[in-house]
Amino acid sequence: IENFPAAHKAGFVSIVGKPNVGKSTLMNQLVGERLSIITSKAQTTRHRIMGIINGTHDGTEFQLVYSDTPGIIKPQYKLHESMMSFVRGSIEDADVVLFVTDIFEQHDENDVIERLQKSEVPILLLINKVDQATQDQVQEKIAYWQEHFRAEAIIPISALNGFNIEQVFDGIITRLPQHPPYFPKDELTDKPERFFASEIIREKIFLNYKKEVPYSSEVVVIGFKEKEDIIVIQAEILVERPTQRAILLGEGGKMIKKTGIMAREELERFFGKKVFLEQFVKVEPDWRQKDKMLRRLGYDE
Ligand code: GDP
Ligand code: K
Ligand code: MG
Repeated sequence: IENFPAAHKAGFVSIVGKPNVGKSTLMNQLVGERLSIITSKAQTTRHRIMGIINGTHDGTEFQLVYSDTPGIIKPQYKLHESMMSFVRGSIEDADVVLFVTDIFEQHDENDVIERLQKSEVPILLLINKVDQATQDQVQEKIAYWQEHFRAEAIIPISALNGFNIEQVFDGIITRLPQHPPYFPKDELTDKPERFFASEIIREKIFLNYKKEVPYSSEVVVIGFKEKEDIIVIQAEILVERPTQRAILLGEGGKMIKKTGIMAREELERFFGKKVFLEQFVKVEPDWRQKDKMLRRLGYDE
């Protein structure tokens, strides 16, 4: 991208932390769009999802490229290993890291966190969900993290209510290097529409099914046709076992129908257009363990 003034600032901001601390909620707050899916279940986010914002601060144009990442866990499947490599990759690229914890969380030993602590990148430690704690509890947590973690700043926030998000933004912008924009100024994300369609369907699966079913499911958008007044989307839902297929469908197909309606409504909001959604449930044994399958599903970093 040419012809940008030398004073332009740009950089990558990685949002990392344990599952369920509120990373995706924060990302959506910072970007001002619902790019990343949010549920109360751990491991909802499987990919690195980028959200891009452009603006002007103190007379200087800037571009921030946020990455939401999967929660830091100890890998149990090949899928998890790939998820953790998204996290490591996003730390390596980062100009600023937002390490998100919440008011309930304790520090614990983990490769990814150790690697982060050894890296040179500036870290802002965010204590999220302070809407659920007293002032004293927040002060205690701040003191606790000062002892256990190297960070340039510790900021208590509520990603849900937007509390102190402005302060997080200031913390980022003052650490942003001089750099031309990385992406065209009209782009909101690096991910194609098909990806968001599959993520939205996956979110509804997480919301509607219990136990292992959401974790054993993957959604592949096999058709995405935008017509003048409607988008026609065809999605394959992969599961690992026939029993999971039966649960997903539900009696007389009731459950999959409900999930499909919820997904369609959300897809219509996201794309601002009428959507026709077709879903096919397929058994693909052990897709979480197969390299070839994971590559096809985009876990190829
Ligand atoms: P992630 O796994 O780190 O991406 O976390 P999510 O963004 O998916 O959020 C996990 C859960 O915590 C969801 O139920 C959110 O609504 C909730 N949550 C996120 N931020 C806050 C917050 O600031 N306050 C409260 N009370 N809940 C929050
Ligand atoms: K989550
Ligand atoms: Mg998430």
